Amino acid sequence: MKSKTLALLAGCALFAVSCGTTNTYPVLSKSNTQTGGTAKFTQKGDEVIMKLAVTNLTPGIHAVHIHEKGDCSAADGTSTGGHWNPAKDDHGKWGAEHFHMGDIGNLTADGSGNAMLTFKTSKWCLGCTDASKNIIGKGMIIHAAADDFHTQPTGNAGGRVGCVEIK
Ligand SMILES: [Cu+2]
Ligand SMILES: [Zn+2]
Repeated sequence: MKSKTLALLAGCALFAVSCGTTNTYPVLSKSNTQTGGTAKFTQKGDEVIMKLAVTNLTPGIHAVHIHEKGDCSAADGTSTGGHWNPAKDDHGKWGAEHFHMGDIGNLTADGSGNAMLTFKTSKWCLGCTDASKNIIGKGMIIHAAADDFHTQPTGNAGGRVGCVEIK
């Protein structure tokens, strides 16, 4: 084995997350819908890449947020609490002056109700010790309506049709 490979393997053993940890979770249907799909989170270096594939949505725009609790038990998804907001900022559009750490934004479902969203950020981590970055233990919600990026503190995104427990 080449020494370069050995060094890389040693690095992986010491910093497991930096070599690409992927967690895949199901999208659970809420509020009497048939919403389904998968949410895949990969930690690569200091970035988390989320690949979200959702099925059986109503065609059109739907808000997606990370909410504060990884508990999808309530039939209407309210058990996930409000938007994950460790910085105590205002709700808004990701990357704007004010936004929550969970303000992913909107996705668009096609005429068959399918939607895909890829999201990448170094502001999150998978299981690190920084509570202001760690998304493990949080919930992700797909809403019935679009996020208007203005209404406080929810973006006026309507009911909760899909839920993910990020465990
Ligand atoms: Cu939400
Ligand atoms: Zn928000």
